Amino acid sequence: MRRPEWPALGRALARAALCLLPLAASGEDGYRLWLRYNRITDAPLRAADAAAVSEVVFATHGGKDSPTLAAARAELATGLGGMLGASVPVALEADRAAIPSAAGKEGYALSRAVRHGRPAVVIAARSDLGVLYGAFALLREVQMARPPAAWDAVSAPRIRRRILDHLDNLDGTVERGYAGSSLWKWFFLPYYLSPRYRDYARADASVGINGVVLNNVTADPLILTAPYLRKVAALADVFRPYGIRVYLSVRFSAPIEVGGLKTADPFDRTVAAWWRGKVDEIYRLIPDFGGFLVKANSEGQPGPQDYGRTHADGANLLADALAPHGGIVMWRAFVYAQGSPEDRVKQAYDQFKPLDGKFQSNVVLQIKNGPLDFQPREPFHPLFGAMPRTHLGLEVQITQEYLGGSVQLAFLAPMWKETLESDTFRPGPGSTVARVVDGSLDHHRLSVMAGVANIGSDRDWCGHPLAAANWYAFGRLAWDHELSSGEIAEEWTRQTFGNDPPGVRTSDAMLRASRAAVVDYSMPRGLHHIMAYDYHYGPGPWVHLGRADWTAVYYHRADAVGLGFDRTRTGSNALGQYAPELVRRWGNLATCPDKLLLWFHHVPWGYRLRSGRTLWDELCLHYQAGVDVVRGWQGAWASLAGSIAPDRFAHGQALLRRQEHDARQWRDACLLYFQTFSHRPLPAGVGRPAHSLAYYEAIHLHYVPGTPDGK
Ligand code: BDP
Repeated sequence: MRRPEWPALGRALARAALCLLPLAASGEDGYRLWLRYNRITDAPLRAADAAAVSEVVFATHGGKDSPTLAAARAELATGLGGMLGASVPVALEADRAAIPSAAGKEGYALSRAVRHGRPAVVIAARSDLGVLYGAFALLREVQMARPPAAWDAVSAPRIRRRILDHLDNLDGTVERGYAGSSLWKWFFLPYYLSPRYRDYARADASVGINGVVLNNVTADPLILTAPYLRKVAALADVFRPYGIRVYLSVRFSAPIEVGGLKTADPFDRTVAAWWRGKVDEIYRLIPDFGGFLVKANSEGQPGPQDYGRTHADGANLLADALAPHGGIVMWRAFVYAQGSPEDRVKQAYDQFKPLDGKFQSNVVLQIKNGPLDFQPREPFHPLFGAMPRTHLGLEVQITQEYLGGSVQLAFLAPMWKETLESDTFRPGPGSTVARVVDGSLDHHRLSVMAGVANIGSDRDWCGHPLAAANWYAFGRLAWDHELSSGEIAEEWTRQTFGNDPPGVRTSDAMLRASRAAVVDYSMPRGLHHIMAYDYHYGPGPWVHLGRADWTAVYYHRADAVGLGFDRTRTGSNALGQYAPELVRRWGNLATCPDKLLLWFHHVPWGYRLRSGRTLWDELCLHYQAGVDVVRGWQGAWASLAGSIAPDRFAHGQALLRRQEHDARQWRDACLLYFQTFSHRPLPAGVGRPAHSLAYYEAIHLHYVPGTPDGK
């Protein structure tokens, strides 16, 4: 290894960083997220093991310094300084031999070495960003108090573009955001750069997130004007050392609104020229700009169909402008038409499948995990098994629009894993959604996983003491979808609350059980879209007014016979959009998994499920089981009283109490409503409703956060 001159300087810098960067805030208010870096006192990382990090070596191709390596050094200085109470020197060396090929371009290898008779940790990577990721991995190991022997690892991301989509409006509100206002203070940009921007970038990079869409998919065209692009560039400058590229949502009709053209027709030459000019302007300001995200011809947004053109025509127009600069288009597949008699969950497939192979190579079709809209449980979107010649990206929702906002605890890794592990059976068994999305199935190089962010200006970023686990989980799964939900829950808990075994067990158990509990007390056994109108918080199975495909009765189809949406051949045949193996399995009441039953079938109230119980009894017991789990959390949380800072503890306690109240409300409202069709008694063990159905139907909440124009 060639040893350059600068370790002494590195040490000095590290010391300086230690003084300057004790993070923007100290204290246990949640601001530091999972990057707390408190002194580690737990076994098995005892004082003797701490000596295992007497030096850190960055082994790279070139051995040259950069802002990204400086960020890695600063993070190590803060992190190791905080956790081990020692200033650990960092050396930079050009050492290609130390970099295993499995680390790829963006990954890293962590190993231990003896240097000058003392134990050191080597972070080897082909890129500076890989070193930064390796530094965060080392900090994670130390913070979890794992013994040094467990640190050695080679890791590379499975998905190339790991992106947070912020549905942030330029006026500071956040659509479906429950954690305060937008992080981006547009009015003060580009002059004032809040320290939060850098802390946000650090948190993202620590879990491998490498892209951010700054603005809402329902896009304000203003974002493309010169003053706003300068603001965007200022944010991009803050994020760049952390390997985070900036992307923008664009409105398809922007050539009219900000370009002064008469049309936005993709086949119009002036329109194409306008986009080219606009994109050139962006790249002059932001040379590593990521590209565009587009919601077109969806929920009232303009798009190519306004001119009789296809989604591919629209996407390719933007792709052509971005291609010379290496930018991409993420074209959303979330489309359905007002007034269409077709089952809403079928419409995206019908529109996009015929376009397979018609998109430019820098277009990714971004598909929500399920065919409806981020419900607590959906089957995977059938498009994942239908377009092998198109890049297909996965979009999940980190913000809990349909799972209780930032009031309710719902750890979403199990839900995303459910989608990723689903087998599309196309072209054959083993063709999981994960393999479609990471590109390995169809040999695609471009891959995207996007998450609709749950981050806002709240001090703790996500508004619930446990909700940052979802931000964390999104990044970790986009990096490596083979990680289990349990591993991720444990990692997050240990870093966020410490390594005290009973505390870890309690928080872990709550996280792991939470999404299933929310499904149980809100929409069990394949029920979907039965939430309150517009603001989507709480039950509303009776909602029947307005646009049909925004009502609840459209989806649950309760009647005197039974419950559920027949999507088999005798019904809408949405099932026909899946592979024959799944049509056979899911199409038969006897083999359809219980958890998807009411998604695909209209099931008689008295039908006996695998448990031997009738549908009605089973439904009631699931609602009750969800309530019971949430009720159990009261005591579990109480047991953490000493291990969580008092304010956060009290915040969590209050939210869990409200969640129990809300869970009971879901149970009572839904069962009373469905009982008007089933005419069956509640089985033993199911709590009696506290109020009449009319009481629940009359509940209307005002100003629910995140609701566009909602009163
Ligand atoms: C729905 C939300 C709506 C979003 C839309 C989307 O209710 O606010 O704009 O998704 O993803 O779930 O486009």
